[in-house]
Amino acid sequence: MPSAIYWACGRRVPLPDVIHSMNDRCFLSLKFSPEQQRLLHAYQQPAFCQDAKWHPAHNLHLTLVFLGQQALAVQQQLWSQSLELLHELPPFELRFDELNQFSHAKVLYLGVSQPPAALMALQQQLQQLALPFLNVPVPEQFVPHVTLARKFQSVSAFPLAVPPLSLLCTEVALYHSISTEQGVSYQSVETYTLVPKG
Ligand code: 2AM
Repeated sequence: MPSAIYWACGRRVPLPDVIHSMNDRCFLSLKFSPEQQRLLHAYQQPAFCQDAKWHPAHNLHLTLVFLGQQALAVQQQLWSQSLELLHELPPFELRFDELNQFSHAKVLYLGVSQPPAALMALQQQLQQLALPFLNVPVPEQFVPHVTLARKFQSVSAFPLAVPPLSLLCTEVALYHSISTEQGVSYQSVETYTLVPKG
């Protein structure tokens, strides 16, 4: 048991820190290829708000379920249950067509005005799977989005229609959110590639 070994080594670390270090900040997400991230990155316009924090292209993703801090055993259980759902799901297309903001959270995002039923059903099913393990509030409504910038403020009227970008979504991943000196980094630790059916 890792915590027992930890104390047997005589390290004087308060218990909450030990618990914290055994958990990872996690989320389930659509994963985009580097080429898709490059296309999404084109919608980031730093001139739009110079004070905002613009996500680097390699961090662009679409969160399905935020899991919060979770132990490895829970992550493994959730991922294997997720795979049972994902095996049934073929790749699907998303058409990003609007810039919008969560004004209270100062987030600018690229959104999908007409989310496909496949995406909404997948999100609902994954949210249901995760429910028994969640230590964070469940959002009232799922708004599919790719966050482009934080600390974003603008007087522009949103939503703003943009030239549409259609992407074929083929990968779903379990991510860790890792704080680094350079800022947060999102790293996929498990990835599943959706298989075309029929
Ligand atoms: P965002 O895309 O709107 O920023 C990692 O933090 C990912 O989980 C981000 O994509 C973030 O959404 C999402 N997320 C959802 N709910 C969250 C919460 N309560 N705290 C932190 N991140 C959350």
